[in-house]
Amino acid sequence: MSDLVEAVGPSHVLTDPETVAGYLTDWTGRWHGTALAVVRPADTAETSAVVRACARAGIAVCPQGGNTGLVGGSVPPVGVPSIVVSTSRLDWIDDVDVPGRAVGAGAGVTLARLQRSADAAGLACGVDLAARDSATVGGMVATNAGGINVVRYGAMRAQLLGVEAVLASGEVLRRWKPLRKDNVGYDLPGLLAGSEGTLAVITGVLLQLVHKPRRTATAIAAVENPAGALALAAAVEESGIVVRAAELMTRRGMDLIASYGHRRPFAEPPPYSLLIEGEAAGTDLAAALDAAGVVEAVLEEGSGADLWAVREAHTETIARDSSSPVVKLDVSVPLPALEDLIDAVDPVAAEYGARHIPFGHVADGNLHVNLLDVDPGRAAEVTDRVLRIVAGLGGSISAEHGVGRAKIPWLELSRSPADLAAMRTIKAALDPHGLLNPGVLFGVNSSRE
Ligand code: FAD
Ligand code: 2HG
Ligand code: ZN
Repeated sequence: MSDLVEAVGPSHVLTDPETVAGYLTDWTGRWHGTALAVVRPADTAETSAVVRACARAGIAVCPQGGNTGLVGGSVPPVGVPSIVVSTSRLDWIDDVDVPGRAVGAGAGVTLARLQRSADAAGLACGVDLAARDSATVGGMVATNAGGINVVRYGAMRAQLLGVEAVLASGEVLRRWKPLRKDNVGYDLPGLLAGSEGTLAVITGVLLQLVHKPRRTATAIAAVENPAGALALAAAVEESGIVVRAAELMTRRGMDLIASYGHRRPFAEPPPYSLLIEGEAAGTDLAAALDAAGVVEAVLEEGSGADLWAVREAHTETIARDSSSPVVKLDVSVPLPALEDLIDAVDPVAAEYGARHIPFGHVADGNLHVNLLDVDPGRAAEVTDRVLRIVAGLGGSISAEHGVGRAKIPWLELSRSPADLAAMRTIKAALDPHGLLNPGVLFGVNSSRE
């Protein structure tokens, strides 16, 4: 402990149980850990000193950003001597490089702050998600976060130009050039993207920025089924409008959101709705929807904050309304299988007395299967049932949230033995003593649900 105090100063080694409590439970309330302390380094050098001190003492290092992760990866394990390394003080942000369309930021900068900086420079970040006020750019790289604009710009890995990170040895890895092309050997920043704190503590990220669209329009359109939603998104794109987001919602979801006082876009919610944001004037988006045979839609010029509020309210409202921690399964399937997935999960949910409220990034084949009111003792069982359906449809057990602690038992459904062995080899090479985030991704010493 004295090494840690020496590394960051006494006021940044937190041990008071009340102060530390918030770092030990994840956003979903399903995962709880224990830690000797929460340590808040101010820069990369301090982070390196912290990691070296932990390596000497055999104490695990669990990186944490905004603690908005949904798979239990952001909290430490139970019963393993460990510390949480909070990135909250890694909060520096460079001036935006406008001609180079890039910005460097400390890992602890929130997405909302980065977005404000980019916006002030006339640019934008290619990734956006509802947790923007708390999620950090370091955490978003560590989870390769997706979000609402993946259909347009790709996920976080695709925005990453460079990274600064502390390896398990305490050495600092720095690739920091705003180059669009740089093909010299392994893509180590790309490897750290999605590594969920198991390969390094990311201290800074260099992100590409994108041009802001000249105009946007947003609509929520009634559709009969997921295939109809996909067909509508394709029709809008074929009309020449660049689609920025295509989000599926269900009647069940809309009814629940409305019961909490949110806007009800339709007097009678249709079975499914598609929220679509396009780079176009409202009149052009309206014409494209008409041409595609849409009978009911509400449309707003611009990015439609009012309409987005309906979509973005889902996660929090579902969490509030469920009588037990929501079983959250973030999966992807080939596009034609989306409806089969929903149809197959409905009866399984009913068997477990659960309400099934799916929604998500339909153009990416990414559905958020949320099961409410599941008896916590049966959460693993129902998860197993659903993830086997997903695998049977050729899908992935994690589309964008990662593996964390929540998905470890099901890795084999998405990765072959050779694939898993290669991942373990990389982990062993970069973190031979299993110092970084033990129990995340590979399943030793998992924390208690
Ligand atoms: P944390 O939750 O603190 O950590 C997440 C993981 O990253 C952990 O394994 C942690 O150890 C690791 N980590 C964090 N910081 C670092 C670092 N500096 N170095 C190394 N490892 C680190 N996710 C999506 O993909 N798309 C969405 O649309 C989306 N929407 C969301 C909406 C809501 C309302 C909420 C609550 C969550 C949502 N998420 C979404 C999930 C979450 O916001 C993302 O996973 C986000 O990337 C996590 O960032 P964070 O800073 O909160 O990371
Ligand atoms: C979103 O798309 C997030 O809003 C969260 O990925 C999904 O709550 C969820 O299941
Ligand atoms: Zn999502």
